[in-house]
Amino acid sequence: MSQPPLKAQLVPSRDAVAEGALLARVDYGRETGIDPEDPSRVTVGLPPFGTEQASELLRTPQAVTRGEQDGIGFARSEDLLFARVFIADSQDMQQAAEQAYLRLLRFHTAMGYPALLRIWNFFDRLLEPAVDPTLDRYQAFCAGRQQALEALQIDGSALPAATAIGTATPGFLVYLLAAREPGIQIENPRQVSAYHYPPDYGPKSPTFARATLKPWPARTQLYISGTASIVGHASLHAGKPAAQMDEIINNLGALIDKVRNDHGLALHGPGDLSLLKVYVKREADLPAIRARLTARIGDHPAVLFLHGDVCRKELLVEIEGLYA
Ligand code: 3EB
Repeated sequence: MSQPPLKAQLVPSRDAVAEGALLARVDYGRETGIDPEDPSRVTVGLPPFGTEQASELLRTPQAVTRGEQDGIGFARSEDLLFARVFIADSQDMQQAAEQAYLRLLRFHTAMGYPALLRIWNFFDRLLEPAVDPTLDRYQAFCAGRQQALEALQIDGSALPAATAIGTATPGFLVYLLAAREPGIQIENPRQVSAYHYPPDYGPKSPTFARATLKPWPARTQLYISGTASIVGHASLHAGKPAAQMDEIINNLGALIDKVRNDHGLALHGPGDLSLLKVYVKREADLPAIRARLTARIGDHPAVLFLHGDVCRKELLVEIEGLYA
């Protein structure tokens, strides 16, 4: 195999014409939703800054089959499965998360792709009170996700790299990538593993790995979770977007150093990642955040700035990265 089975590419939406096989297409725009005609096309309700709409194409050199089963949209190739669930009524986030995860976790295994590589979660009113008013909706989501894992007897540390970001419009969208053979879960030496967070942040901890490293025959890829200004388990630099960016770059750098030292991946720093997505809570912080990123990693050819909410009130920005 001369090419890895996954390639990710950012394009302006008007240029998003499939060339070769498209595993999935993720549009970023105003409203979260799915496409009744195409089970592996989703829209995430996070408006990009500076352009009406942007698209992320998950491409593969392999032949792709698409389908829909019990409301789960999917696309599969020889080596990869994309699967998504959209729950339009996201009022009860704990229940929505439990249901979505139960369905998706059973599905990817049944389809013959037992190794999760990456999960994305998007829903509205992230920090508003949940149905259980002692929780915010992100905490309710974490509780529902854990309930699904418990029901399936899956350990919290088994889930791969993830993103969980708040949208401005309703609906809960979760989609994942899974493979035949497992990747390697990577934790960040500067951060407490999310599944070991103390209960200060919610009664049920988040369940995701800081990154998933996936060796393919052609190349090893790295999928990095949404990374915030968290050191240990504490948020640092409340209210200071540029300082939070510095801390995030330090976190990404520490994770990449570890992957290079422990696994020999030839990646020197965050600037070498193929694609970066920057989730910005307040539009007013964008200039400071952009300037800090450029100061630290230079002008990067594939950075997408999206307007979205981050899961602790003091956190203003989060970055995810992909090396593919
Ligand atoms: C953090 O480090 C920031 O709940 O799936 C980042 C990525 C975060 C994924 C998730 C949460 C999640 O705790 C928040």
